[in-house]
Amino acid sequence: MISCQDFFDILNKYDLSFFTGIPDSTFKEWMKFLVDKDEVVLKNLIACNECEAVALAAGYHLATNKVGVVYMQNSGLGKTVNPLTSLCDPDVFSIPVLLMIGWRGEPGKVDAPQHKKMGKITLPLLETLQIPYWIMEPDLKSIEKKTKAVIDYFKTKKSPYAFIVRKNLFQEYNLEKKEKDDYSLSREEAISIIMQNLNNDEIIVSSTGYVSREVFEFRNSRKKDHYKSFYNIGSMGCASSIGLSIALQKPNTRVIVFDGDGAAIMQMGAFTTIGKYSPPNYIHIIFDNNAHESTGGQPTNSDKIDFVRIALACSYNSARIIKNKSDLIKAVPEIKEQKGPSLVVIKIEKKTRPDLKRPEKTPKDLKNDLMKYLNN
Ligand SMILES: Cc1ncc(C[n+]2csc(CCOP(=O)(O)OP(=O)(O)O)c2C)c(N)n1
Repeated sequence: MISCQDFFDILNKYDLSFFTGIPDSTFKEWMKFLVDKDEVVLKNLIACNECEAVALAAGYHLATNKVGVVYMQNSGLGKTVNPLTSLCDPDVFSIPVLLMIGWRGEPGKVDAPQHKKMGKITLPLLETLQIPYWIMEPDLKSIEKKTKAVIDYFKTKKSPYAFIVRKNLFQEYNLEKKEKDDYSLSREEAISIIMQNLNNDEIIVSSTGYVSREVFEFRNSRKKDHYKSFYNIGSMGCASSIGLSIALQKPNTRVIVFDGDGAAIMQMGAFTTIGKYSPPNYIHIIFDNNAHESTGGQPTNSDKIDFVRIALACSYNSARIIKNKSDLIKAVPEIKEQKGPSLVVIKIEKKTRPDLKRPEKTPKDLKNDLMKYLNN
């Protein structure tokens, strides 16, 4: 293992002090360091998605002639294919970027099903993109040697290079900045309040990370009717669009999307499609903890935006914000009946049970059960 400070010292020595991206739990200690040291010794821009992060690094290069570092989980590599090939590629603008890619689903290691394919193709995909890479070794001398070589590569080739990061590369980092939580309702409690009060004929489409795991556990503890759920365990940001399309096809069924603030921001353009096609049977709930909690609690930009006004401006029928448990309990009967599309932002604290399990049914079985229900 290496210390975050030691790694940063090497990068900084070579003038690599601009960071942006979307977090990954593979390097959550490193993410803590970046958040802690932002505006102190480095710059860390919280991006909305990995595609944008590459563009931010490109702009940084244009303005400074320095190279930006873009961090991401390998699931986000797919989102970067376009700017890597059509913006940074040497056949186009030739813009150097250092990619730091967390390797989920590494062949031979146990991981969740949504990481399997990307884990297998991460290195071949980089090869196809003609982006050279190095699987980081937990050894500072090798890191320093490689970083120096990469800087030379950037100078001569002016094109992207990737560091591949395996789990447990970084030692634990203790945050110096104090974190404050303004809310006291947990996501699991909010999910339970809502689900207990539904008519039980609604379809719930839940987003990537802890939210789907919590819905799965809630259903497990009750009637186990997983067939009324779509657990969008991968494809971050897409739950709202999957739900939209189901709602449009099944106008007599209420569809409720359980989103995260990070996921909603990642694909915020979806708000415009939801507003345009306006299914009255569609409810969009965002559990807003101002964090990517599922990957370690790194901040999102939700504290600086107003989801309610965005939704209304995109032609949602209604939008509201709920900040505590008693207001949620009061609002649920109305929320579940009101004409959609409606947005409900529920402000929650960062808190997740440490023993939260992953769905034990396979994605295919879950999908087949839902489809049987929807198509009979
Ligand atoms: C394209 C993509 N980038 C990154 C990830 C890694 N990832 C999984 S869950 C998650 C955080 C989701 O944050 P949010 O939607 O706010 O929900 P929370 O975890 O706070 O419940 C991230 C970054 C991913 N799955 N896909």
